[in-house]
Amino acid sequence: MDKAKAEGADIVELRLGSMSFSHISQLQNLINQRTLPTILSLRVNESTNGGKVDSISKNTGLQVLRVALQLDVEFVEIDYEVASDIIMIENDKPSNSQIIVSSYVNGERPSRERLGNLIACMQSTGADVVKLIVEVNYITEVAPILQMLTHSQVPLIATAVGSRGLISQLLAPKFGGFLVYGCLKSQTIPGIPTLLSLKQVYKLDHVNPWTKIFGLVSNPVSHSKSPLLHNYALRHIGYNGIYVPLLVDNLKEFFRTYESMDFAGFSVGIPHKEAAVACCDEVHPLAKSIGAVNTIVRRPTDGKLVGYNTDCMACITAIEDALREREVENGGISHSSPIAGKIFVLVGAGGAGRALAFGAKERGARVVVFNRKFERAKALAAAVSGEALPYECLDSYCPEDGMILANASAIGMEPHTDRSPVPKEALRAYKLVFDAVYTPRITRLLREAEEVGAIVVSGVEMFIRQALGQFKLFTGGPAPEDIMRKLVQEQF
Ligand code: SKM
Repeated sequence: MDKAKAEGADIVELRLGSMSFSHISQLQNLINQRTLPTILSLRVNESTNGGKVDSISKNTGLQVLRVALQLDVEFVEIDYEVASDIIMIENDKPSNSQIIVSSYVNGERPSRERLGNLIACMQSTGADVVKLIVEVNYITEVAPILQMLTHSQVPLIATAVGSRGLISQLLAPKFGGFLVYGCLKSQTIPGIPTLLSLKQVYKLDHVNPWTKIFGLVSNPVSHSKSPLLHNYALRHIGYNGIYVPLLVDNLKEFFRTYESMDFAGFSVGIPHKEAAVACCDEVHPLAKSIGAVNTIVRRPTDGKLVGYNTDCMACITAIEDALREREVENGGISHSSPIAGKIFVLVGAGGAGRALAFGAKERGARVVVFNRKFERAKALAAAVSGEALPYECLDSYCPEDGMILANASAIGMEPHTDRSPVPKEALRAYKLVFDAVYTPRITRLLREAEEVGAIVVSGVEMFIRQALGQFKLFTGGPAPEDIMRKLVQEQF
């Protein structure tokens, strides 16, 4: 309880079933000494031999409930199955405690109708607050839960279980949820954000019904630093928005489900960038020619989804700036792109690879593509009038010195930081090495490239530049670049 208080909790939940008491007086002491408003959660079994994890017998439950009511614990949470029996006790003996009636929903996909009926039944027990714990398999299944939060007549708490349910917590204040669950920083509970992230990253205290929702559509998504960066920047300029991770399996279904104007813009990450093109109503010419979208904005005038690609300029300008900086150090300066005429070796032919290939070609480079699936390498090479070579040739590829290497594969990304797409010795052929991976900031590829004397450009530079472009598209105004760069410097 003290830890929760120190981390900024407003209220704490004590689960009786997971504590051991030898005597009820210990519980009385704990309640009397509570340092935060408390929910005492009683998972009561009707049978004596158990069945539910964390549960206690009905007799113990009734005893505890009497104590809790006597001591005016702020909230007592009980299961729907035993709610009517137990609420009778409260009626006998009025108390200031409020009763939360909770139910676990699993099995078939939760529909609006099913949840609505359940809430009505739970409310009819006399509950002050209703709580739903819903098992979800896909993020799209969270939508009816958010709708329930908006329309419920009774104060409602809803948690969608698992990492695909995370937005049930992050978006609860927008849709009218009674409270949001956060866990201590020492805990990991899939779908439950840490209290610190709620306070420091998502700043839920500022979220209200008018808050616009932005998010990263990706799978995986938890590695991303976009929520950290975009939420910080939104707050800094006083924009009423929240940016959340969206763990999406089926892109089309996601956009079909979350079609309201509340969902104002999206970043698109692996592996959805190419499929995202077909999900947009309109696609910017650059993104169209690349065949990959990493930013989607819902146009406020008609709700249409418009796709862009901010990756391309981000990575190409990051590479150019690094080469120019070296030219200046060496006393030279060229007016054309420093990439022009160079061999640009690209590893990976996914969404990020496509952005790099099109950007490099546009600047006049000769693009050579390596990809584990050779067919994809060939298709991308053909699109940029380049060359595709078998992946096995990458280590020995050295037609000339001074080439540029760009890794657009996930090789070397956390947690596999000991991996690199190209061995150290082979890196001597490159003047500059770029890695689109940004976790960690310096990958093994970059470390070894630096050791053999190449100029290195971290994916962090691309990450920040693509985010600056996105932020502008999301908000319609300039991004606070200095403070975004400072955050990246401090936190990445
Ligand atoms: O294109 C970007 C995307 O916009 C955000 C992102 C991330 O948050 O990790 C990575 C890149 O794919």
